[in-house]
Amino acid sequence: MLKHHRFGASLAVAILALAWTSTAMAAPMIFVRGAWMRPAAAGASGAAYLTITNGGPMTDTLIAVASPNGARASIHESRMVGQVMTMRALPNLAIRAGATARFSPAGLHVMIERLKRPLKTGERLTLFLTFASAGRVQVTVRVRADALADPMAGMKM
Ligand SMILES: [Cu+2]
Repeated sequence: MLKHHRFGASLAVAILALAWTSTAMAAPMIFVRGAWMRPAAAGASGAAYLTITNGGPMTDTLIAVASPNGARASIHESRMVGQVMTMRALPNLAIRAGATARFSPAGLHVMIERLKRPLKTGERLTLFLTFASAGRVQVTVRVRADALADPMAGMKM
């Protein structure tokens, strides 16, 4: 009986410790804002742009991206090679403590392939960003026409 009691007590301590840890980890250290993308047709690919700030004390790494609105999503980087704009997939993206990663046209973007429905101006799309430490962050991406797609528009704090 005493043995059973002890086990119960240590289990309670373990659960408490776990709860404390997950609370600490759930603290909002990753801030995402200004997520937008251009209108696109169903079946096409779209590039989502956003700004990620790591407010935590340690580097965190974006390890996966996903969208229920597309068949596949990946972290892409556009760059000029000579006169040609090319894109390459990045396996992950490390963001240092206090640093901000800006995803914008002609740079980093989240490529969403084979969109399941057309995206019209004013609509919203869901994106999941998974970080090594912060875990999964849900982001709402607003669809904007090119003319309104000023990268600075989403910068207000
Ligand atoms: Cu791309």
